[in-house]
Amino acid sequence: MVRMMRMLVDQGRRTSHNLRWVRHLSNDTDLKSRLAQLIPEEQARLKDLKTKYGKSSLGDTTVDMAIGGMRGIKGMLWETSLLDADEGIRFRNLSIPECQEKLPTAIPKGEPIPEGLFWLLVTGEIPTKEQASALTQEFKARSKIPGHVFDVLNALPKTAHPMTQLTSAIMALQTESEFAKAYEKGLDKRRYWDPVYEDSLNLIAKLPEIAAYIYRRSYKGGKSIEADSSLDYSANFAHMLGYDDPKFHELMRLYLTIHTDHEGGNVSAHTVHLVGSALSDPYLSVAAGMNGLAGPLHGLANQEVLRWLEDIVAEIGTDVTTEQLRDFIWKTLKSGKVVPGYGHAVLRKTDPRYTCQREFALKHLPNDPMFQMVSKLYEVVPPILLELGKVKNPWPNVDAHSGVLLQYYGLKEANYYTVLFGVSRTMGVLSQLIWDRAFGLPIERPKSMTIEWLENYCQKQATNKIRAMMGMSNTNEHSDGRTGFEFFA
Ligand code: CMX
Repeated sequence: MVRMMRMLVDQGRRTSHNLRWVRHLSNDTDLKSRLAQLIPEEQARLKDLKTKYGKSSLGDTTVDMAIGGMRGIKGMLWETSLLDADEGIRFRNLSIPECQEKLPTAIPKGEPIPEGLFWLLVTGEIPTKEQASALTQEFKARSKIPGHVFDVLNALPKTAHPMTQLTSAIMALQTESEFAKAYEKGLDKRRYWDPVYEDSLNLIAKLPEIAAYIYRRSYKGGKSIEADSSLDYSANFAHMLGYDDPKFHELMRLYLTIHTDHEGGNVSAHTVHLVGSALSDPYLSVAAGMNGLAGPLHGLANQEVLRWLEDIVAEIGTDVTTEQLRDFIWKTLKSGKVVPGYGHAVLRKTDPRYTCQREFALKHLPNDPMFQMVSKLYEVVPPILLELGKVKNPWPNVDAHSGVLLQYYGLKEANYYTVLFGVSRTMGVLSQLIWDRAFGLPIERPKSMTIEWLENYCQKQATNKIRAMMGMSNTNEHSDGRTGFEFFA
C-alpha cells in the first residue's frame, strides 16, 4: 500500500514536472538570466536521479549493438529533445505540430521562428513573443564577424565544398572563444556553462552572415548583401542569401526550426557532445559536428536527394510513370547506392519533419513538378525498400523534402543545402552543450572491445550457462574476456 502511494506521488511529481514544459513560466526577456535561475534546479534533479537510480539498468548491450553502430544503446543524457521511433521528434516535449501551434511567429499564423525554438530548447519553456524578439535582438547585437574569418574563406578556392568552407570559418572564429580564454586563465568548473553560453550565442549570431558569404562567393560572383536589421534571424539570413520573397522567409523559419535538434545519438549531435566533453570550446565542438553533418548518410543527404531528383528528370523527364520510377529506383539500388532521403537509424515511420515540409509544399507549391515527383516517390520508394528485406525503415526522412522546397524559390545549388542544415543544427547542439557544462558531465569514454575479446567473452558466457545447468561453479573471469580454461590454452 505504502509503495503504491509512493508510486502515485512520484507519478504526480513527474506529471507536474512535465507540465512545466508546456507553460510560460517567466516574463524575463533575458535568456541568460532565466537559464541561471533554472540551472540549480536541474542540477539538483540530476543529482537526485543519480542518488536514487544510479545503479538501475537501462537494458542489455548485445554484440550486434557493439558492432552495429551502437544502435539502441541507451548511453547518453540529452535533455533538449527526444526521438520516438513512431512519433518522431519532440523538442522539450513538444511535437513539431505543437511547436507550429505554440511558438512565436513573425507573421500571424505563420511558421515558428527558430529564436523561439532556441529559447524552448535552452529553458524547456515556451517563450512569449517578447522573449523570442529579445533573442532576435541579441543575435543581431552579437553578429559582427572579425575580418580574418573572411580572409580564411577567401584563401579557399570558390569551388571548395560549402561545408568545407563552413567548418573552416567556424574554426577561424575559434579565436573569439570566451570559454577557451576563461579556461586558460583558470575557471571554476561550476561556471563553465557561462562562457559556453556566451560562445554559443555568439556563434549562432554570426553563422547566417558567414553562411550567406559562402553562398554569395561560391555561386553569385562574390557580391555580398548587407544585413537588414529590421528582419528576424531567418528572414535576414534569407535576405543576405539574396532571397526576399516573404514565402521563402517563411520557409526559412520553418527549415531552421525543424533541423535544430534530433536527440543526441545522430552523428552531428553526438560529435559535438563528445568533443565538448573534452572541454574543447563550442567553436571546436561545432566544427567537428559539422564535419559529421557533411557525410552523405547524414546531413549531406539533402544535397544527394536533389541531385538524384535531377538525374530522374534528366533521364526520364518530369512526367514519369510509376513503372519508370520503379526502374530508376532499382537501377540506383543495383548500382550499390542507397535511395537518398529514405530510411533512418531510429525512426520507423514517416519523419514528421518530412510531413511538415510536405504540408508547406501542398500549401505554397502544389503544382511544382519537382514536388509532384517527391510525392510520387513517397508512394513508390517504400514498397521497393521493403522488398529489399533488410531496410528497417522504408519511409522518408527530413532530407527527402527540403531540397525541393528550396529549389522552388530559386535556391537550386544543392551542394549548399547542408550549410542551411548546419546553421540550424548549431542551435540544437549548442543548447545541449550549455547544459552539458551546467550539469558538469564528464569526459565521454565508452568501452571498446576487440573481436578476440568479444569471442572469448561470449564463449565464457556460454560455458558458464552449461556449467550452471550442470550445477557446477562458474569459470573465472579475466579482464580480457578469457575464461580460466582458455587463459591457459
Ligand atoms: N536505400 C538503400 N538501402 C538502405 C536504405 C536506403 N534508403 N536505408 C537503409 N538501407 C540499407 C542499409 O544500407 C543496410 O544495408 P547493409 O546491411 O547492406 O549495410 C540495411 O538497409 C539496414 O540498414 P538500416 O538498419 O535500415 O539503416 P541504418 O540505421 O544502418 O542507416 C541511414 C540509416 C539513414 C544511414 C540509411 O537509412 C540510409 O543510408 N539512408 C539514405 C541516406 C539518408 O537519407 N540519410 C539521411 C538520414 C537523416 C539525416 O541524418 O539527415
